[in-house]
Amino acid sequence: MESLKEKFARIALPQADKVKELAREHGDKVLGEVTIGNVLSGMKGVVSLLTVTSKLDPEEGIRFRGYSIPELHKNLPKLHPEGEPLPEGLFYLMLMGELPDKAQVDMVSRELNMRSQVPKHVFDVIDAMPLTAKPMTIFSAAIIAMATESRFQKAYREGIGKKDIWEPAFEDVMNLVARLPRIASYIYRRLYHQNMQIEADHYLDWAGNFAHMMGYDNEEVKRLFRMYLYIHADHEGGNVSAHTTHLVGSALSNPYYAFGAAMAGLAGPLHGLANQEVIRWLQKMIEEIGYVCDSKERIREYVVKTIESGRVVPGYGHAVLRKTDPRFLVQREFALKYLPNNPLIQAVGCLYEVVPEVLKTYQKIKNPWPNVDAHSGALLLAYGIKEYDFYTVLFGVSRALGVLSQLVWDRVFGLPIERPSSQTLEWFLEQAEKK
Ligand code: HAX
Repeated sequence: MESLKEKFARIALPQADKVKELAREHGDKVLGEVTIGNVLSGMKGVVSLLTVTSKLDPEEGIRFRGYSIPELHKNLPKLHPEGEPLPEGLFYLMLMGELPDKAQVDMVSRELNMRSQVPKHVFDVIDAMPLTAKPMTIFSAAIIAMATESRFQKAYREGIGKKDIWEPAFEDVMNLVARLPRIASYIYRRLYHQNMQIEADHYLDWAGNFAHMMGYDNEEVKRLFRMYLYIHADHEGGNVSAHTTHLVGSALSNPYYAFGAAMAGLAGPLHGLANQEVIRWLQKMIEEIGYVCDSKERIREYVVKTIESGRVVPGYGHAVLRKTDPRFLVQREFALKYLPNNPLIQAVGCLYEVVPEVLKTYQKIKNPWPNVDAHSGALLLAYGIKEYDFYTVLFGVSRALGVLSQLVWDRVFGLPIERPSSQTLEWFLEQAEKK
């Protein structure tokens, strides 16, 4: 039977010729122009990356290989007919570009299981960290520590050619995705459950086993994990974690380095850390104004106070999206199905009714709607996962599926080292004077 790697090679390698031909035959085609505004707004709107795994539409939200979240919900294989798609299925879709059937998803689950053994020294690195260290600090360090295992790095040392280097990249990526749930759950149990570790259950799927190793064997939590780990997996190429993986990988740094760096980026409050900030902000609001659904006027005042003191309202706004994030809506649906009477879930709903209306009154804010992070913390908290410093690690485990799939494609395409040009302030001022 054809292995995942053989199948990937059969699908991916012919695509490399298309990219080479694009560069050779159409390299001088103009795609758009860059304004001073583009540069000073963090390159928003400037097309400068080739990403095959997903594409974000400002109005509609994310499509993974052309499929929207509702379409994936319908078409990706599930464990239970009425349940959530298996994240392994999305991983397969992003890697191969085609929807898997259940047997193909099972094959991914089996392969990840086989590769899931984490080397002992990685646990030693985690154990050496103080208990006061933030989970994302430990998570990034553990990922980088695992670079001792890199087949990519070894193959490069041994002189592998550019054409073949995707192969050890594929090996590293599969090993990383396989091992992240073990690393993450080990950190969780060490920090919050007296280091009482739980062994993997290799009969479970990737997400179900992750919930199990964290200590949550309730079937609803496993469903939550499947949903959570598939909706956070990718958001096209320009977001900080995806772009970092691509950028660091472009120096032919090994996939462990590239993903470890990406996790340092995800740990920023304007990116993945927002899922913790939302809960911190909400809890402070509750302390100050009482239960938020009791008074919409007081929510309004609290939001205004947040903005007027120079801070952002976490979980709201987006660099690309201009509508409610469909990933927020999937979580809302899940929450209302399983936890309609939970006060936190209700609080998220009350904020959704008020916050966008307040944000709309600030002209500078381009998107007043909630993003993925506005909901995830409340769901985790509702199931008793109350250690919100850890939430960004969960996001990181999921994000691996998309950014690491793309990293293998980067090596298939033979994309070069990324090296945009920069200019001095004097140069920009000169351009501004020009007619
Ligand atoms: N609250 C208050 N002010 C906001 C805001 C919010 N939620 N969203 C944007 N703004 C402000 C910006 O800070 C900026 O202000 P200044 O001009 O004074 O600097 C102005 O509005 C214009 O920003 P923008 O163009 O609308 O948004 P950006 O593309 O610059 O930033 C962010 C996008 C997501 C970083 C931004 O909306 C934000 O800070 N949101 C809150 C943090 C958050 O939820 N981050 C998670 C985003 C999703 C994600 O990546 N998850 O991982």
